[in-house]
Amino acid sequence: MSKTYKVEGMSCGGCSSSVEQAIKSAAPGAGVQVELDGGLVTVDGVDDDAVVAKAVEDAGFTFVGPA
Ligand SMILES: [Cu+2]
Repeated sequence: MSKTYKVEGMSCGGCSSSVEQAIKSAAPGAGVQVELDGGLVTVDGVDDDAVVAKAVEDAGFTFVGPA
């Protein structure tokens, strides 16, 4: 099941790949899709929101919550 989260601070393709890599290394096998314009990150295959939150924050971005 996929979940979409609001993330602040992503401004370019480098940011979106940082977020993507961070989530994928915290949750191997996860699917991650970033929508820069809306500041949205859709994650597939991770049940625990906290795993996503920590990965996003550790990568230097602000995890707002479920979108
Ligand atoms: Cu950037």
